[in-house]
Amino acid sequence: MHNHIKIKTGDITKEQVCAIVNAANSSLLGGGGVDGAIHRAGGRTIFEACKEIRATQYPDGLPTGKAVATTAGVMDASYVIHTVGPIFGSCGSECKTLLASCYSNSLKTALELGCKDIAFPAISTGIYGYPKEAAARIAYQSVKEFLDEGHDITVYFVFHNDLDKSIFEESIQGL
Ligand code: AR6
Repeated sequence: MHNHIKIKTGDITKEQVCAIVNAANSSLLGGGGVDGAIHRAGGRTIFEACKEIRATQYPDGLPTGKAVATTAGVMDASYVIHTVGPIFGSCGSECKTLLASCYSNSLKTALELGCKDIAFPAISTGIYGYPKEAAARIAYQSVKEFLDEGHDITVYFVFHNDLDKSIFEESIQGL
């Protein structure tokens, strides 16, 4: 295991890191899953910041694979980095690249913000239906490649339950 990668179970909204990543949708205006949890925990300022980003930068919505940052509102983190994962089944051979881009673009955004740590949920593996094992390998490889470039940032993979955490750990064996 890369020494800048940590794997844990928990509620990502409670992570005490510089940036937490939101598995958003392209509207950036909220939803269910981890997106709903982040907006509920962080409060209205996140929604207002997302609306502003839509109005000024992405009137047609944030494209899949891209990332943008907002305040984290009243959560312990300083920032929420919103990224849009691919909807499995609607991206064909591009799914893997798009999911990898979510991780690399979120990491780039975190560095631009001066973050030394970041927490990711398992992007696309809930409502968006990405198989957990494949998503785990893509997530891990993408983060590892980024860290291997020499960037100084600690990356937490935060799973909602122990089963998802162990699926991840088993899926990345040997990578
Ligand atoms: N902390 C950590 N992980 C969580 C939490 C939490 N508090 N809550 C859920 N998860 P999903 P997606 C896990 O569905 O598949 C939303 O409506 C969850 O168990 O949140 O990318 C958006 O607005 C799963 O493993 O994201 C989009 O419309 C993982 O987070 C759509 O869902 C991701 O599941 C995005 O779907």
